[in-house]
Parts: sequence; structure tokens; C-alpha cells
Amino acid sequence: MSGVTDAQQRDLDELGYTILPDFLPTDLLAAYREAVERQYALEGDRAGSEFKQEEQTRRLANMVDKGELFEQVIAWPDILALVAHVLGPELKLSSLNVRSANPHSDWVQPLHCDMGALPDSRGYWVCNTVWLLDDFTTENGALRAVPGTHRSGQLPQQVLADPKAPHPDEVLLTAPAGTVIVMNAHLWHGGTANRTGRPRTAMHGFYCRRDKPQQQYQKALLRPETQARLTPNVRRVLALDDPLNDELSRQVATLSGFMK
Ligand SMILES: O=C(O)CCC(=O)C(=O)O
Repeated sequence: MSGVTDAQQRDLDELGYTILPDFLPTDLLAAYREAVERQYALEGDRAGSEFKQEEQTRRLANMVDKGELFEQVIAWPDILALVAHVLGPELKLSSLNVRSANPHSDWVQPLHCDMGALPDSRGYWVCNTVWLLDDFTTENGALRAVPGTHRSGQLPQQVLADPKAPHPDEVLLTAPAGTVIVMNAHLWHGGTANRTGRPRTAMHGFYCRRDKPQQQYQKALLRPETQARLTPNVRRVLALDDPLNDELSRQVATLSGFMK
């Protein structure tokens, strides 16, 4: 794995995120943008249904199964090194999704921690990577985050009167398309309203520690033909050959069965 700079470590430790401008080469950025739009057109009303649909937002889920281009994203050495700084080396992909804030939308996501996760006795266990396929500007629904809250040990919905309201300490993470933001996903964060006439799209490569369940159980979701072509490294990142991951997913399925 590649190295992580002191500044990146400090940002991740203290702020809860680090921003990597100009990360994606222009041709690859164009290829992702095109592949994502093609996928939206293909899936139509079903888009995002493997995970969730969201108001005034277009979503796609299970992206590792949606073309070889997306297999690269999840095992990018520089990004995995940063994720490992947050989670430790025992990490795996939890999900790869796309989220696009619709033009002229007033929908603001409540501040949240991904999967409603608080750090446990072993520390942090969720980390997200946000791949900007469009510029994130002050007008078009950039990500907001409250620096340092990954260390608060609290969920926003437990302590804020209104997690959708602006937070006095929040910052808007604006950056050009091609940037990747690596974020400790215990950080309080959320998407904002898009007041422009164009969509604002990003891919989310979401990781967790290997002793936790995946948000999307990759082994069940990936078609056999996809699984057949994956490299050993990508299989490992997806935890496809990990009996603990199978057991954790069974437990989650049983629990959600009980809760129905
Ligand atoms: O796309 C974004 O701006 C972030 C969305 C987000 O935090 C989420 O969907 O959990």
C-alpha cells in the first residue's frame, strides 16, 4: 500500500476527513460520468433499489456489479491506505453506491453517521470515500460535515434538536470534479440542497472493519460472471472468501427478519 502523508493523517485524525483534489485523471473521470449516466438510464425507476431510494435524489447501488470500471474504484491503493489509517488494515468494502442530488431540490439530508455507527471498544469501524463526479459548489448540494464530531461518541439524532438544520460548526466541502474525499464515517455529515439546474453526482466507496457486517452483502449481490473475473485482491476487499463475513451477514438477515 502507498504511504499516507502527515497532513492527511492529521486531517483524518482531527477533522475526520481529508480532501484529495485532482485525484481522478480526466479521461477516467469522463468514463465514470458516462458509465453512471448509462446505468441510470438502464435501471430507470429501479435505480438504487438494492439499497434504498431517496427523495429528490437519484441513487444507484451494488455498483461493483455494474461494470469493470467500478471494480477498480474499490481497491485503489492510495485510497485503501487512507481508509486503513482510519479502520486499521483489517478492512473490507461495505458498499459502492452512487448518489446524485437532483436539480432544483430543497432536500437536505439530516446530519448522520453512516450506518448509525458509533466507534466501539476497538475504535472506528466505518469509513467512506466520496468520489466527486461533478464539482461540489456552494450552490449545488455539496457535502456538509461538522469537523471533529467523529470523536464525540454521539450520534447527531441523539443530541441535536433538528439534525436537518444548519449546524453552527458545519463546513461545506466544496471541490472540483475528480476530487476524492476520504471521511471517517462516524463524522456527522450529510448532503445539502441543490439549487442549480444540473445534477450533482458522487460515488460512495464505503468500507468497514472486517468484524462488522457489510451494508450490502457483496457475495449475494454480485452475479457469478462478475465474481468469476475478479482478481484475488478485489475478492479480498469484497470479503468474498471470508466465512466470518458470511456469518455476519446471516446474523443481520436473521435480525432484520425478526424485526419485520
Ligand atoms: O452525496 C453526498 O453528498 C453524501 C451523501 C451521504 O452522506 C449519504 O447518502 O449517506
